[in-house]
Amino acid sequence: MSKSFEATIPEIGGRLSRRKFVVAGAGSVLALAGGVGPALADQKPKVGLVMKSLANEFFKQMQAGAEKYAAANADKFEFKAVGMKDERDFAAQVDAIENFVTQKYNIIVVAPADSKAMVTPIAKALKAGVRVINIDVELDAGAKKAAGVDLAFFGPDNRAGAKLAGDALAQKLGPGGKVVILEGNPEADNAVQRKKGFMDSVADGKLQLLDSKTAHWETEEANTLMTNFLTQYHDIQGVMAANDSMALGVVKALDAAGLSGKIQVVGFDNIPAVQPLIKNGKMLATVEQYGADMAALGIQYGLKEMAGQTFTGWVKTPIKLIEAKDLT
Ligand code: ALL
Repeated sequence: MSKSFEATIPEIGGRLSRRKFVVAGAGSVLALAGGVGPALADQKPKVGLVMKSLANEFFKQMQAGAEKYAAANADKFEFKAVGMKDERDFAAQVDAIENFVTQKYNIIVVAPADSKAMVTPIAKALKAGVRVINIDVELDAGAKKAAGVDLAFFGPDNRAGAKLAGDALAQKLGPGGKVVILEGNPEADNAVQRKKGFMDSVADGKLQLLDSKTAHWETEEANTLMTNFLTQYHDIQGVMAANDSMALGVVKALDAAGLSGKIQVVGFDNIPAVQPLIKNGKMLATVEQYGADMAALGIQYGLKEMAGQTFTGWVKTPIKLIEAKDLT
């Protein structure tokens, strides 16, 4: 069953770069018999997707992409997607993993909200025989090592992505341009990487960094933080937001101060809500990271693992800078 099962799962888009992953062990009856996990071999595998905030359009798109893929492959696996009510509803992710384990899911695809704290429930799931696929936010290497967990990461180069957006801003402002950074949730590795990428642009573009603080990926918090930045600094020329939810809050603050279009804003995600803002000049750029495909690809990799393949290291997913010229 392993080979034909795998062969019937279509690849989505073929956009992934697979340079960095290692495939060990061919699909075999033996591997499959030992690897089906909690459900019986003659049942359809159960796949659970654990996302972060469903108030964030990025995850709404991810959910829609995964559900479309699951509907097209309904004969091959059962599917359920869950998320958090907001960006800091961490306990909901832990509960979601535990529930999927209790309900004997075979595969859990997860975008961890906290790179360290999520290692414990994931280690428990692995112990119970569940295949876990880590997408979007990489788990912390030290925490994985301490828990004896060896999991591949399926996701983008967040540092390089932020640098794309940061460089677009640097080019627009020129050396000496005064900027602020709105960081994501510091517990998440991709927030840390994006800050590093923005700092790379600050250094390379000889920008002047006035301040850098977290708004925890949230629109309202970003709105408040940006309003405070405007009171504190009177010469801000550019803003780097680690995701588009926060860029929306920034633009709202700039609108209220009559400064939108005058202060340049870059974000990350390319959610539908920022596209009109990029077209009308209230934002300069964002970064597409193909969230709608990411979870679907995670499901495919989970099914491949059930068929006996092993993935280690980093399976890179694509990123692309989006400016007004890319949106027609
Ligand atoms: C990250 C995603 C998105 C998103 C953020 C908020 O993991 O990559 O950029 O906006 O989570 O939770």
